[in-house]
Amino acid sequence: MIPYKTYIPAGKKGKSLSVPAREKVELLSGNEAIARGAFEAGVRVASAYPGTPSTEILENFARYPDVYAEWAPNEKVAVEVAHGASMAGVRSLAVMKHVGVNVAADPIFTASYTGVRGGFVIVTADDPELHSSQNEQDNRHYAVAAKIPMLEPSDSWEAKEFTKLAFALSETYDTPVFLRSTTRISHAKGAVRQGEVSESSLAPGFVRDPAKWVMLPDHARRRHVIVEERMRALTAFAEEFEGNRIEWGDRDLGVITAGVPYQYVREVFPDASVLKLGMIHPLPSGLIREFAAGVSRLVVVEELDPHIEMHVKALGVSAQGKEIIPIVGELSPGIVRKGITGQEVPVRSFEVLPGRPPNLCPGCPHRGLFFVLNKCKVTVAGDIGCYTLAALPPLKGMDTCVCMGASLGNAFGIEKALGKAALGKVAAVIGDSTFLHSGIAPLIDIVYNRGFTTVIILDNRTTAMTGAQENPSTGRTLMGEVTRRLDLAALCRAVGVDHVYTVNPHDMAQTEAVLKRELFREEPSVIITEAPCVLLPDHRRKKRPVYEVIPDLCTGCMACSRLGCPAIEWLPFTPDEAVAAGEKASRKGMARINPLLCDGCNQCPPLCKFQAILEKKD
Ligand SMILES: Cc1ncc(C[n+]2csc(CCOP(=O)(O)OP(=O)(O)O)c2C)c(N)n1
Repeated sequence: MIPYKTYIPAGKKGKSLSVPAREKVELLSGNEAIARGAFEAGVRVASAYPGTPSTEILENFARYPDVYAEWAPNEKVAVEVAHGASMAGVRSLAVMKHVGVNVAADPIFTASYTGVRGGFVIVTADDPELHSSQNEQDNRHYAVAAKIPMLEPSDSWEAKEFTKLAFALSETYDTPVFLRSTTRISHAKGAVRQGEVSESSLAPGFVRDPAKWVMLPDHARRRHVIVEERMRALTAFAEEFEGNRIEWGDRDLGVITAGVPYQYVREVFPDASVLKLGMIHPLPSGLIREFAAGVSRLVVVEELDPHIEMHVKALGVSAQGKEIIPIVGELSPGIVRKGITGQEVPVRSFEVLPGRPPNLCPGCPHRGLFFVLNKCKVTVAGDIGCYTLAALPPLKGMDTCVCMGASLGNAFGIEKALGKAALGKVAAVIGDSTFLHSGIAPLIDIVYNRGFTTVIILDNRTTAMTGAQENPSTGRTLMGEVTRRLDLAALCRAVGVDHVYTVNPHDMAQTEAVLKRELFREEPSVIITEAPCVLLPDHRRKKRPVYEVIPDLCTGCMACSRLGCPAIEWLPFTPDEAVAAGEKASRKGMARINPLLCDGCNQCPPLCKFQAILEKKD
């Protein structure tokens, strides 16, 4: 039996929330708790590619002693590194956001066949409601499709305990294990009790075993049989697992739930009977039947797809699910109440606040490039990063955005569809981290298949969107070591691009000249825009100028506002004020630069043909 200390809220089965005073209890986010759980489980190697809501797991894990943690160039590599460490008998962790599993799916599906040596856990942090993602796919389907068990915690406490359990399960059943989190679990804080750090009983070393590790068809065929046996054994485990538990209460309503929706159900229906599932693949059919038989009305409450509901209904058990609980977006206590009782949800206070659309930071180098792209009237096949915000007004500088690395292939496809008519009219735009994640292969495609795509790599020296992580082109590792800095220009030349140019995107005249020339080149070309992210500590420490608008020179033409810089404000005049100021009543107001926001990037002064924007003198 695998040890798992169930955390049961006060009042349920009589255990209490209070803990002995001498034990160290901390308030940790779900991500911090997963990192702690991995450390306590004796994980020695962890690899990840950043992505909200998963990023803080590796950032926290890297701070523990005697561990190795790295940012991989992408999620597929992260899984392969962690799988390799497991082959060598060391407990290992791979971490990614939900869409990262798409990138890593190839090794994951076959790692399911090879199994593990050291415990191997893959964290998928899903993002219902798309707080920071391009879709809200439900990764529980991956567990089913790859035949890999999946645990899903409902709070930080479980996040740590389930992480530890996942490693024990992995070694006991010779399988990778998925740990699924969602944004509300990853980012909400809860009490976590520190535990002992355990050492793996395995001696590190690679033991030759081709039938297990070399997935030739003949070997893989035999491993598939083992996978099916394993799933049967895990199904039996799911029936006994304490993390799948029935909390009997009022039998008029019974709810089957898991993950964060468990919290909403408990908040709204404290007296109802609940079957709380901690293991969501494989599901415990016997427990579900027992629970269903004990309640009058059965409802399945789960976020996104009807994963549990379909299983319940396939058992021939009658239940309500997606006909009353939304399939789109996050749930909340109000939504759960409305679904089950029909009672209206009170308007939440944040729904009446004015909208604040996201924007590039003041001084962001990406802004200069997109202003120029806009002027050039090209179709911009875009990608994912801070620069995706340039798709919004007033820059409106991006026409497509699908997934990481898609910009180059999309631009090339548009060109192939339009032929010579596309010359000068299409560009691909991609950030440095995203290019290294999945932009190199499509660049090779462009060169190999005789394209003329203009590719723009936005090198801001960091992976800004997810909170400034290092990447191979920054010259530092996750653990803070100085390393060889990947030379983006040399890499592009090495795959066969003869025309590679570097520009400063704050210098919009230079950027425009190079862009106009390269767009019409009948060969592939790469333009690297090189300027640091304004949030990098080195940049923040630099003394930078501040600009101001000279009121007497500003005509209120609003040319500067087309940059969409948050530091440029608009001061509207009432007609009386305009007259009082000696202006014509038709002048509607004037621009003003907020000195607290201005980063001194110098993008706006050249836009003012009245030279009204000048460097502020102290
Ligand atoms: C497959 C996948 N993994 C991770 C992410 C999260 N993510 C989106 S963009 C990005 C990197 C952005 O860095 P970069 O390309 O350098 O652009 P910047 O934000 O610095 O402008 C990351 C990690 C994602 N959307 N999809």
